[in-house]
Amino acid sequence: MPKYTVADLRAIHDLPIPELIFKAQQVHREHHRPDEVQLCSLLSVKTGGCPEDCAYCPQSSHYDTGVRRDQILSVDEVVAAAQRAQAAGATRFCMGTAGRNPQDGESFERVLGMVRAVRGLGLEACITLGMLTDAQTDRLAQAGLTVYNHNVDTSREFYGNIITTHGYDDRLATLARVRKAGIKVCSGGIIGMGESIDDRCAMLVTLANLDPPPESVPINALVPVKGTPLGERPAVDALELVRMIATARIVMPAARVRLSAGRAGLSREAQVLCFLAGANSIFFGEKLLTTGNPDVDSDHKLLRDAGLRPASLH
Ligand code: SAM
Ligand code: DTB
Repeated sequence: MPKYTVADLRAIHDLPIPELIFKAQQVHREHHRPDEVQLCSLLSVKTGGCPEDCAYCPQSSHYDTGVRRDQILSVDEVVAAAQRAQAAGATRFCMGTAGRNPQDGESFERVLGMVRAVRGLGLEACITLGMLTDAQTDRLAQAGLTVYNHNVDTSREFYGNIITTHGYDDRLATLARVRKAGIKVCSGGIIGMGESIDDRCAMLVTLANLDPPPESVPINALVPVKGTPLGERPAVDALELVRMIATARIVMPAARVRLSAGRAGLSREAQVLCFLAGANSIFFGEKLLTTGNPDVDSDHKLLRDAGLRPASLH
């Protein structure tokens, strides 16, 4: 029996904003320390040349975006970046590779080495590699991976408008493998791609009805990148992001809801509204994968000025 329907979520999502934020705060305070924000740093460990056609993605080889195809980084380069992130206050280090799925062999062994090294620093390790096999998932678990990021991105109905080279069920199958291997699940999506409000709510229904729901839910506002099919999309309205975050918070009370891509285009006040709505995690560091993010000093100042503090590991 599914727990939520799209109609249930619309009833939450469409509430007057003060009502919505009040409800989100109530849930938030029952499950989380209300003054803490988790700082996650992100590093692209293998950039560009991806065979998939995700319409938002600057790393797809289907589009001419000027993103270069790079070799996979060395473990030493990753360790240096992770140490810098840790010194700046991050507790989770997230790594991403362009690609449909990892190939077994030297590069996968290196990825496992990166996971072990990041864990060895005392950081949580997250990685996104695309679709996984059972054997790969088990090896990532053995390497100590804390959490795997694999977004459903949008509703099942809208998915085909954005991606044609793999399907919604492929995504869900990988999420199930990750769960089965005992790795925590990070899965969310993007708003601002031309989807309807029902599509946004349907995406949250998919996530909230996973049993158990993801431990971490990134909500990305589309960063329109020139050369991609979505390169000319208008900026996401901050209040729409606030509604999405509050709805995610209410239906996935225990999850960390991450205010993810798109923060560079948000005012400080809009970001604080997102925290009020229940976001308690951000990407921290000047770069996401290939696009910009607010700088470390201005993020520390934002948290300080709002009376918030970086979450420690607990
Ligand atoms: N190859 C991996 C996979 O298949 O899952 C990595 C995918 S991608 C880099 C990770 C997530 O970043 C996407 O699922 C999407 O939600 C988000 N993302 C990528 N480009 C984005 C953009 N331009 N704006 C906002 N979010 C974006
Ligand atoms: C997620 O949901 N957002 C991150 C992370 N998971 C891997 C990626 C955002 C990428 C934004 C576009 C870029 O910088 O290339």
